[in-house]
Amino acid sequence: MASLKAAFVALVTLGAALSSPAPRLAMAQVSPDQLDEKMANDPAPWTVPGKWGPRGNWGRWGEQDKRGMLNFITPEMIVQAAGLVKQGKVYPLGEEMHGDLPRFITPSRFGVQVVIENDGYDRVTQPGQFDPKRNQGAASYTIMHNHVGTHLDTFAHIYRENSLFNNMPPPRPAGTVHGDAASVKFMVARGVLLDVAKYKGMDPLPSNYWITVDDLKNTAKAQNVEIKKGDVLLVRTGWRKMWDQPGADGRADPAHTKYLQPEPGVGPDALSFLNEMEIVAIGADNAAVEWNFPLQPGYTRRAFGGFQGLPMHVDFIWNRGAYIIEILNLDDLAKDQAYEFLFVVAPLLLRGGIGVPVNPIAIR
Ligand code: UVW
Repeated sequence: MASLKAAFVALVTLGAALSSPAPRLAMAQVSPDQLDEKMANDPAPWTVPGKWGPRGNWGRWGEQDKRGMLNFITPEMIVQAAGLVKQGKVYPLGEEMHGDLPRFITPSRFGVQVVIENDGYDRVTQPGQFDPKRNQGAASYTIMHNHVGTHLDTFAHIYRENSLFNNMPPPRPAGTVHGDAASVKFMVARGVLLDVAKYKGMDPLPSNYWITVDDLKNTAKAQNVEIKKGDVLLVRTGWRKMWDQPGADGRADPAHTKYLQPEPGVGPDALSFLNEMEIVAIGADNAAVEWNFPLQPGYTRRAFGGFQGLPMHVDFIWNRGAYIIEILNLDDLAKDQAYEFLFVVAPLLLRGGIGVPVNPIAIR
């Protein structure tokens, strides 16, 4: 009788294991090189003729359109997304902006410099002295690169064949009003967090980890959340904690060497699914959302006939008129297991802004 019971328990356990999403660590990851190689002969999504014009979503919302996939979100979809607000809990998803904020460091991408006006009332008053008949005040200005810290990449960021998305003219040194930050206006949508780091049991995911389409689908399944058409998808890799990792000598590392290793990111095998699901924007807590950034030194990409650029950037921004949001802080959402919410971004209406710093808000 006891052995019959044990056999029954074993069968139930096996059944449960088989019916749950793919076991996380048990299955060793196929190497990114192999995944890349498998896609070597796949046509790049932007080489497939579009339904409304020569490319993906070109012409879908008319020849003058500058907002792309944001047009997909109807007022009804916004009402539905607002229905996810049950607790009134608000999550700011932007990193604080300061001189050493997370970023991809190049000579021009220095930290944000906030400068206090030096002729304000406070600075002409001696310490301990003040005029009780006047208020005290200060004002500041800021010098910054638009693609540091948490930021939205606009359509003007990536172009090919001398055209932006929807055949708009490329940016000129004198500026652009085509697909710039001012063209975005607002983004209100259903947001979904996919905590891939938690699902895979590796937080952060390892350097250069290729997040596969199955990782995205299985994470959603494990979280019991459905990915729906018109969503904003936020992918958590856990990488943001790498910014403050000490250097090899155990001391603070001003060069942020560990963060600037090739980051874990979404692989190009996910693009057709993200397209099929009409994903309006994808964001992550890393510097480029997609796999192989910063580029692995000396690596030659193989997918899409050896395309050497960033395929998600080209497909999202140029081909589909969709958006990319980088360097998010998704930790509080993850801690609360807040997997679906109302997602709101009201970017600065920065005319000519190619990227724009944002502090997206998730509300549930
Ligand atoms: C990339 O486009 C990879 O990053 P950024 O938006 O920081 O320029």
